[in-house]
Amino acid sequence: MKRLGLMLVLWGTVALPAFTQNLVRNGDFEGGFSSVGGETIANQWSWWDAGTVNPVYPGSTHFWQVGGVPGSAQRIIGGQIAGQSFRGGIYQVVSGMNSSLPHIFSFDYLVAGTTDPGAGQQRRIGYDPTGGTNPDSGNIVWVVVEDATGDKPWQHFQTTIPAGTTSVTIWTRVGIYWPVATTFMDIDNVSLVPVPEPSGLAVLGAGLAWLWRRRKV
Ligand SMILES: [Ca+2]
Repeated sequence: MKRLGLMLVLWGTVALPAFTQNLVRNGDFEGGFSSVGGETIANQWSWWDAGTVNPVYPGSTHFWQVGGVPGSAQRIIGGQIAGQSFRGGIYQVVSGMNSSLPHIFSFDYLVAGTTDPGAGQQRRIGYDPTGGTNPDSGNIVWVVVEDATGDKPWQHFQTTIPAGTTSVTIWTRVGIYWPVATTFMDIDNVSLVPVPEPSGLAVLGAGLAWLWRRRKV
């Protein structure tokens, strides 16, 4: 009986870390970058560009590799490079989720830009719980919207994606319509991990309770 209790404790301890595996590929941006048409895009990530969003100031979205927290991060630039309008970002379809579990979606980001709400600026991060690849889809849940909040240093953000999906698309959206200010967003440490199953914690708890009872006897 003592051996069984010890085994339960060990199983719980060993099994729990397996639940925390990050499903996002190159989420910390330490897995390298590639040059795509003169832009620098993190490996395993896709990019989108809406083309000309304001005919008066035609432009395109730009992508850089910059310093992260720590190491490297992806910068998305959507404004005022030689008076251009922009709209675009990086995204990744993440699959392999356990549809019976909620998932914790977290990342670090910083933004720079104007506080003028009339500039048509967008600096957003979100997810599409249907795993779609349309940046304008109404299914996207925008969890960060920093359209006119000015400059902000690195922030950590975390939210829970409800159970019920096996694949989500992580979206970033950066842009400006009237190029009145430099606009960019950096992103690092993107993570999507399932919330540990209650059964794993229950087994660990049962093992610990058994040991505690043994000590009292
Ligand atoms: Ca990094």
